[in-house]
Amino acid sequence: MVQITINEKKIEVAEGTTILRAAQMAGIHIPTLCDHKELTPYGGCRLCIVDVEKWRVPMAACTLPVSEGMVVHTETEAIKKSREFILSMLFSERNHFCPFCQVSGGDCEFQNAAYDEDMTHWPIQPGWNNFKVDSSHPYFILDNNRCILCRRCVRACAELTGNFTLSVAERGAASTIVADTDVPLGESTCIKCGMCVQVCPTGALIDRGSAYLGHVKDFEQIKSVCVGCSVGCSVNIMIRNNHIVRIEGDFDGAVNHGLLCEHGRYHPTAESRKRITTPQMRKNGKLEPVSWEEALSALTDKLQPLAGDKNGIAAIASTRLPVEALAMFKELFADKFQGALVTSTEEGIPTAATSSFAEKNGAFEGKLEVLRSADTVLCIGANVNRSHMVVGSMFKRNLPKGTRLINIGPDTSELDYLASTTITTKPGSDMALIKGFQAIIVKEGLGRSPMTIADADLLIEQAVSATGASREQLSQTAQTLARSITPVIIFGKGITAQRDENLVEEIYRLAVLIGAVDSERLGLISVKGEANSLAASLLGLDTAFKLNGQKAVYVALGDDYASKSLIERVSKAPYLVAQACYESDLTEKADVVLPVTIWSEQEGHYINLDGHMQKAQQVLTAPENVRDNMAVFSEVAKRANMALESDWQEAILERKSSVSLN
Ligand SMILES: Nc1nc2c(c(=O)[nH]1)N[C@H]1C(S)=C(S)[C@@H](COP(=O)(O)OP(=O)(O)OC[C@H]3O[C@@H](n4cnc5c(=O)[nH]c(N)nc54)[C@H](O)[C@@H]3O)O[C@H]1N2
Ligand SMILES: Nc1nc2c(c(=O)[nH]1)N[C@H]1C(S)=C(S)[C@@H](COP(=O)(O)OP(=O)(O)OC[C@H]3O[C@@H](n4cnc5c(=O)[nH]c(N)nc54)[C@H](O)[C@@H]3O)O[C@H]1N2
Ligand code: SF4
Ligand code: SF4
Ligand code: FES
Ligand SMILES: [Mo]
Repeated sequence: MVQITINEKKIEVAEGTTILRAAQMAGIHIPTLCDHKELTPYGGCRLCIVDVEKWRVPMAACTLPVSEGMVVHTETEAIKKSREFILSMLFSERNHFCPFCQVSGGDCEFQNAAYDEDMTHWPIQPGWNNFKVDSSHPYFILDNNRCILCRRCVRACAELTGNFTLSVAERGAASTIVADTDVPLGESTCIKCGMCVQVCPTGALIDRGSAYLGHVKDFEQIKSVCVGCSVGCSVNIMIRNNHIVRIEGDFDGAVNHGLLCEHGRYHPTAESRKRITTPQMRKNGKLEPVSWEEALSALTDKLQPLAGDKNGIAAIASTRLPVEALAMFKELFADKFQGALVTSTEEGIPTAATSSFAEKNGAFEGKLEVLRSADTVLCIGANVNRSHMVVGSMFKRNLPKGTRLINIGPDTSELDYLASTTITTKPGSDMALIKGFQAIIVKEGLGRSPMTIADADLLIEQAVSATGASREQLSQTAQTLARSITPVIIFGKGITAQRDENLVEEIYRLAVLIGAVDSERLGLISVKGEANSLAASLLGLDTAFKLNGQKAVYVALGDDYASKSLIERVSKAPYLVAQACYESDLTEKADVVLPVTIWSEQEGHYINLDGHMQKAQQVLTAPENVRDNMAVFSEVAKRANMALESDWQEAILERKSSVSLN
């Protein structure tokens, strides 16, 4: 520990702490602009200058580490004057004509910093540069004329998202923020996560969706969880007049630590499907609006006689529903109605193989945190640059520091340009490939745990012919894996869709062999699907479905999309119930349509891909005639004289989970 004094206050902090962080811990405010708590200190704006006794010039508090006995003053007349000068210089460099800017009036850290120093005008005439405004991006606009070159966006793109799209071109006053080799943002390698916009302290990066819709002080802010996929990122939802204005990443989030992806940040406010706001029933071949009473009693009359019938009811629920609703759905249709088929829209594609291996082996998957320290990531059959972007970011950001990415699958993907090794394989050749890797490692004596393989050469040959990769490439890759200190294996639907528990087991054995999995570390992760993929599998809602003669089909789709294949299969049913939020080809074909709440109008728990149980909050009030999914299930149960009483927290414990729950 180091003793220092700031503004007469004695403070003890850990060695290596910067003056700025020490001051913040002690509740002393030092103005900053380029600093951001999640980004490495940059020391670019100089607004944080402080006076350090025995130092001849003011120092940037954000980059200077404390040393024993240091005496710091943050509010001397000289410092205040310098601060004002620094701000004046920054204002004069570009076009900060505030009245025209969407963040002016409270949301601009730069403007706020000037007000804090009691500045009322520009003491230096601005330079009026004329940089081109880049409006090629679907979600935001880049106006370099308002940029103060703090580089927060550049650092966020590299250090948080790990996409390395943004950088600074030119030098000095001519510096501008550019994408890639100065191409329009909309044509760049940007993955549209929006982190840069969230961290920009000025109006240089403009959020198209929420610009001019108010300031943060006008919004209600509610912390919740994104239900866009199985990562389960923590979000801060900004609401005004029962509308979501903007969604931001929550830097306190247990899983994402602030990161979000395009899907989570922008898609919820860009919904274009048509909402269903009243129950409907098919009458003379046409869907007609009806009362809840009429719809519910008609469908209960239809379902009740089918209870226990082997060809009775098929029920399918979306894996985007909260666990509470899924558990109720299961109790109603599996336990009470004794449905012929009760499953989910994902049919266990992302989870069935891992669950059945877990039945035998217990929890074998690790937590996403292991990715932060991975020196090698083997990504097989998962597209983490598209489908679980935040998982991708957790290791992509370390690629410049030497982390290796090995990407394996049949298709070229956006990950290839970042990968140190890409192996393009033939679909379904994974079993041969994994066994080939094991054989090479064992044969060369590189294994980190014991494994005997009798016919190594044969297995290696089979791997070469099955995958179409060269023997040399397979050998080099196997060696890289075996020589890594902290390797992690990620797999996704490319593997799990094969529904082969043995393939998961061989991947697990490879993980043990290379030391990705040992008594201390579980460096093996399957990325799963929608927000409650894992919960659905824990509830046993994970069987593939083919309809053969069921007399009624009940689809609890919620706000999910129905795939073509699902619609094709269920539309043959003699009686179809669609519990759904939006009009679709599914509801078009239904006999009864029940309008329910969307994700933001209901609350409930989600179990993410690495076992975090998190609660999503209700943030909006639902349209009047729309009901909660659970209320609908309990109405159906009540009318059929069934009592629903199971506890979801117990229900999910009936099966072993592939990853520990917390
Ligand atoms: N933005 C966004 N995110 C999503 C979703 C979304 O719609 N949008 N959907 C969510 C859902 S429901 C799911 S299920 C997940 C899916 O997420 P992932 O599990 O990552 O699945 P995919 O994105 O389909 O990527 C699968 C990869 O496997 C490869 N592959 C195909 N066949 C084989 C094979 O035989 N062997 C190997 N090794 N690879 C193969 C494909 O080329 C592809 O790169 O994503 C979730 N996340
Ligand atoms: N045989 C087989 N069956 C499967 C799977 C499999 O891999 N193989 N996967 C399972 C899984 S994991 C899932 S999640 C389900 C469904 O998983 P998928 O088969 O991947 O579903 P899709 O058909 O891609 O998506 C449904 C429809 O919604 C549209 N859609 C989806 N997201 C958006 C969006 O954000 N905006 C717009 N405008 N349209 C969108 C798509 O264009 C599509 O028409 O199928 C399950 N069943
Ligand atoms: S665009 Fe915003 S975040 Fe990026 S350097 Fe300029 S002011 Fe900073
Ligand atoms: S990675 Fe998944 S949970 Fe996270 S923001 Fe994107 S869609 Fe939402
Ligand atoms: S905050 Fe320290 S130099 Fe910008
Ligand atoms: Mo999925």
